Amino acid sequence: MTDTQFTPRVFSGIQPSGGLTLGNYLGAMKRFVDMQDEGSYQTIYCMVDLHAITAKLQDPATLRHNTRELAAGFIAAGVDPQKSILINQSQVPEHAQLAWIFNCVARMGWMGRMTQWKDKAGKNAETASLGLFAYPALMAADILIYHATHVPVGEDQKQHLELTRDIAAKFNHDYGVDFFPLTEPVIEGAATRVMSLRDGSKKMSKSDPSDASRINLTDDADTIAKKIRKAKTDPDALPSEIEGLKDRPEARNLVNIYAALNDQTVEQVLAEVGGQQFGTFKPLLADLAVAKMSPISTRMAELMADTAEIDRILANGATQAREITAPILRKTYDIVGMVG
Ligand code: AQP
Repeated sequence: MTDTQFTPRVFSGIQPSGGLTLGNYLGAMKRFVDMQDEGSYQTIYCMVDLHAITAKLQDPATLRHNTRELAAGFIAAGVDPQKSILINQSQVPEHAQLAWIFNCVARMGWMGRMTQWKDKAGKNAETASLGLFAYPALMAADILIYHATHVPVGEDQKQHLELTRDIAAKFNHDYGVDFFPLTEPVIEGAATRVMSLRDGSKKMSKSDPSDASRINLTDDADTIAKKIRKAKTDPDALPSEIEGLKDRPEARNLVNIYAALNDQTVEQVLAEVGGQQFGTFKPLLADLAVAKMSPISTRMAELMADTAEIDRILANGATQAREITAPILRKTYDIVGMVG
């Protein structure tokens, strides 16, 4: 526990690893916008380009394109650069500088236990990059360089957030300070884990080889409707009570998506659609998804027509961000004993 009162501050990020899915939108972006508009926090949102190069070599031109496209996605989804600080990670060098300090605080054993490391490195750990292994220390630095108190994420990031708290606690303990907050993960709502449309046991992911497994933010109305029509389901009607979704991962996933898109609880949705066959429910879901997603993809395309404006927004975001990060890095170096 820390006794210091920290400014209520939200930080979260998404990798510009190419494309954005309905999972990224519902599990992350939509909630970023809700927290921005709630007005109780200062909000900082980030394209984490340094993370995007950890898993595989990225073509430089493609990485630049994906970073700008992700920025357009954030803005199209409702992140307002007048209300939130919108940045690209590598333009705020204090992230990487604090990460080095945290590389020296975190233990190899902690990193080796991360499920994302095990999933992504698989049996080829010897040939995986050192950056992939150290990824969670950089993520801790992304958060703690702002003294962020809250991080909205999907369920898959829970373990990394626990590690962030461990790093903060160890730093505070090792140096006898109360400097870094123990950041709270915010994992809320019906869509903290949107699943693949083809397999209800797998997370919807932009790197899934099957395009039919996900809805992309750039899909047009016909494609969205077709993917939902073809989504895997079971032969039973939808239940009226939440217990009826037990052991029905595909049915649960579609109901969760409907609830999150329509700002309803799962109970409210089931009260309306309980008893319906998928033949009736899927067109309702398709219409809702098209109504909510199409304006975002249209706006993204408009924004991408003027990338100079996107670059200007990111440069401005970096200047604002460094007003927060530079003093926190300076104080960290001072605590650690660096001369300067
Ligand atoms: N399926 C999902 N359901 C709910 N939330 C999700 N997020 C991602 N997929 C889902 C949330 O999106 C944020 C940023 O994710 P990311 O792109 O930085 O990395 P990721 O979690 O690894 O996303 P992908 O799509 O699976 O990317 P690839 O395929 O590149 O690894 C996080 O808050 C995450 O929880």
